[in-house]
Amino acid sequence: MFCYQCEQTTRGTGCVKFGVCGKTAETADLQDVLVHATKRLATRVAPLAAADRPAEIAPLLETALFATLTNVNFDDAAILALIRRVIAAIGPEAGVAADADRSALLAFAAQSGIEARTARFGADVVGLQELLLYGLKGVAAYAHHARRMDRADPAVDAFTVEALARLDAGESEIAALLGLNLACGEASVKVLALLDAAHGDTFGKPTPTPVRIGHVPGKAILVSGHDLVDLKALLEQTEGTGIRVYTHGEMLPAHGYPELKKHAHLAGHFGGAWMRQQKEFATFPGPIVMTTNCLQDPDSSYADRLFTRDVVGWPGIAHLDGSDFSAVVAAALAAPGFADEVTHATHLVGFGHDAVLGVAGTVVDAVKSGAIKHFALIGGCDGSEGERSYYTDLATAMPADWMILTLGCGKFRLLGHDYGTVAGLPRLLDMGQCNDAFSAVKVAQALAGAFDCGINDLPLSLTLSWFEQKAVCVLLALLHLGVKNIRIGPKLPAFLTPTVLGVLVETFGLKPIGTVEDDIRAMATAA
Ligand code: FS2
Ligand code: SF4
Repeated sequence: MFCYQCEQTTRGTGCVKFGVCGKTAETADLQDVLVHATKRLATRVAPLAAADRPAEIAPLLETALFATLTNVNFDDAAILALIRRVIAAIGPEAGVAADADRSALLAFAAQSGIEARTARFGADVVGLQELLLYGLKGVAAYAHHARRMDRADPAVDAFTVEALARLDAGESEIAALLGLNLACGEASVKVLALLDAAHGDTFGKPTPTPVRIGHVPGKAILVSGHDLVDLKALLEQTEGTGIRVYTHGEMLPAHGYPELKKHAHLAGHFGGAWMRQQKEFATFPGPIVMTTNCLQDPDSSYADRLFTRDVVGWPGIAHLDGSDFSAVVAAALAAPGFADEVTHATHLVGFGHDAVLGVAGTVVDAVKSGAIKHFALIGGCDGSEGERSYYTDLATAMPADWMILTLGCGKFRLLGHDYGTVAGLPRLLDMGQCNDAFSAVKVAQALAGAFDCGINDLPLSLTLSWFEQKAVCVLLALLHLGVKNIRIGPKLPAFLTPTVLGVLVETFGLKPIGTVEDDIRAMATAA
């Protein structure tokens, strides 16, 4: 086992015996086999014209890559089943049978792991190879979501095949790898746009909506992860049962979508970001559905009422395929539900690009009059490290004439504080899930258009909190768009060597977060 794909990696260098996330060495090794198999499959289909590639290849690659994202699938049986599907799709060229035993499968991928490649290519090259792979994993996750709504972008599918095949061929030229990473950023922009359109067309454009952070009396189901299609199905299947449905974590923005909020039994939001789930799920009096990441080791106090969906898995935890949630409904009816009514807070969601651009005139006038001095995007992932309090401190220390945009589960670091209003608008605008970084891009592009300047000339700063590989996809998207001076934290990725970081700093002005005071001063000066 060697894994350094996420921000919480052991000692900031790599997990070698056991993942901080809970991944065992056995699971990590199987995930490496699965990733290797996806690269082999890409090599197998790359010579075919895109239109001649079997239709099942793109969704299979997406599912396989998504399953290896941090905090998604810890179930060896599920990973093995995916490996066998990918090898079967490769055919005899794989050189290993789809029903081969575990040791043969591990031998198949023996030279593909990070350590073997580092010995061969050096850490700079492997860091760039992994940056690309992690970007592709994020693209795969978002493409998988879009495909659930029957949306796909052939250019994104084609890029995934091309990039995986280049990795399989051992691309080791630094300039070529940098180019591939920026091309991955282009694919990332496309997939974010695809998912944004799919969500808007399926569930309506988000509109500003107050959400109760709390609960009401009655039977209850908690839905976590990012998959709005699952949430919709659950809402439909609980209609008229008296069961209330609550969102958790990255599901919070669901309340802004007309086709979801029209269900009156979408009753509120329960809990904070993913890393608090072991405590929070234990106190939830009903079943919990984990539709995507971020899943943690289920505590025995709720393991028997936890359900995983789709690519998510944990050994011994009930897994649901298809769209029949009757087992969840039955579990909710058998559980006690809430006895009391509690409102901890109310949070406004629904500031996607349509809602914000709907008041663009007000915003532009406010910038011209000096009422709004700066736009600060603070978003991304949350995580358990204490130093993530930086993001709370940063937001609360910002001047009252700075508008704050947020998205992703990193937003939970910003909630619980009254930011007031600026120019008659809420100062804190919640743009949605991590994938709604696309909304931030659209708003920034529109502002740049209104002021006839480039994005980098706007009074705009971007501070990203990263944790897993979807954040890598979003970062590459921003770099592809030419966005400069992005701050990232709380730690820099372990897979980026000082040499590669030097290139990113020089080319894009990418920088680590500093102190709150220094960073605010620098943001104000840059504006
Ligand atoms: Fe948060 Fe976890 Fe959204 Fe990431 S719930 S860190 O997967 O994708 O942000
Ligand atoms: Fe470690 Fe993160 Fe890899 Fe899990 S996903 S094994 S925590 S680096």
